[in-house]
Amino acid sequence: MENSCILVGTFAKDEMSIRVNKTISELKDLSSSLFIKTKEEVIQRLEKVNPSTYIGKGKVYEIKSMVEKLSVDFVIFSNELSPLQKRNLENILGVNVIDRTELILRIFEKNAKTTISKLESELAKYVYLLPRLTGKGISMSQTGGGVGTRGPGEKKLEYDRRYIEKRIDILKRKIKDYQKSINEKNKNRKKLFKITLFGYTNAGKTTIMNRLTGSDFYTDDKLFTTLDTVTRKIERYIVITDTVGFFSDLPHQVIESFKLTIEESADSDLKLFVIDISDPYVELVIEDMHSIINQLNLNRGEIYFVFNKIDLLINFERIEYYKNVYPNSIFVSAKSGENIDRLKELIKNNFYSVLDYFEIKVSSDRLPELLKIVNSRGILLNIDGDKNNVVKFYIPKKYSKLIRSDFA
Ligand SMILES: Nc1nc2c(ncn2[C@@H]2O[C@H](COP(=O)(O)OP(=O)(O)OP(=O)(O)O)[C@@H](O)[C@H]2O)c(=O)[nH]1
Ligand SMILES: [Mg+2]
Repeated sequence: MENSCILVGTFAKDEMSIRVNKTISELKDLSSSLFIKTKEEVIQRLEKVNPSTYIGKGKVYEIKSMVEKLSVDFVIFSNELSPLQKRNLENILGVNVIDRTELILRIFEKNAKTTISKLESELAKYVYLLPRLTGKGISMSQTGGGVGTRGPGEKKLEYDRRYIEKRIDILKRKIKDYQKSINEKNKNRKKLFKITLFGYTNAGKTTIMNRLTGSDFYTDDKLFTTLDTVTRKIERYIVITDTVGFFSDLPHQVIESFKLTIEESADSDLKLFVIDISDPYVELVIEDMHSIINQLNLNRGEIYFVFNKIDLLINFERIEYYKNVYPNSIFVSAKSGENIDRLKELIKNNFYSVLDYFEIKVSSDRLPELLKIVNSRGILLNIDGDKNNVVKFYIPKKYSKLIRSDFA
């Protein structure tokens, strides 16, 4: 059965209306990702925050009567609430009150399917809960695993705190160990050309990944569908990685928890930032994305913007506009396949641009030495052994000097 809610968007007096609209629209999408239907939106511009209920008392009672009239299950706030505010609001309104961070954490918890994403989303949850512990028990109790809700009092509080602190340590260690074991596994693999897909949730990263690799990973019109960094081959030597989606003001608890796996992809050879060009707030999305790129140090190496979902555009002014602003970007539809061949070409060109091509004549006694290098670092095309040994191969530019000085 579907649940329903009232959204409460709280803003500063001078907040731009486009930001207000985007926040409300995102909050709606977040709610619907948990199958919570929005029945009413309340927008509140605040001069100051009420410490006990965040919004003013009068407004709270207004919302209370809406809650009763519409018989909703939740009231969802766009701002973070203190445990006290949350409790006071729940007492007055008589329904569950959730803030934006909790909403996002619940989506992560629901969508975490694999070991690593489960660890990461659990870590995010406990980092969120720790400073929120009160004598009344844990506020996000419904999603809590293994931690009770009853029993106010210092003893219980101390127990919860110790449990959570211990759990946070364990989770951090497990995530590190997991990452280490992955790195270990990859160490012996040949140095490949690595591409990473980054971008807002729902931009179409996984759909592009599927197009390029012929995979069939799950895609959905909900938020935060993919939580895992998954790597697949495009062809021999070229791999592509799909990552967890960005979002505006992603709670720091989430960023902290997923940082390790995202940073793993920060050193890829080619970074593709996927943007839904049909998004009415595309300009703000790009703005938010830039700030995340800086925050996570993703601004190294080759970066391209891939504007996706061009099939949804009614006119092409947007394409012309972004072509001018980002001359290197490309415009595709992962759904219809339009311009995907251009994306492949871009990948190929970048792949070959990091390589040098060699045709080297080498004596038989030195052949094994050369082949050892080529086989471990480059791509061997063929060996023409009719007369002398002519070896044809590609090798990353950084090894070219070595080849030239030793063999050419
Ligand atoms: N119309 C249209 N829809 C698309 C296109 N690409 C993806 N979609 C749809 O957009 C939704 C989101 O696509 P995903 O590939 O799951 O997006 P994502 O970036 O991986 O999202 P997260 O995993 O949440 O970060 C799905 O319903 C896709 O079918 C496109 O080019 N055109
Ligand atoms: Mg995805």
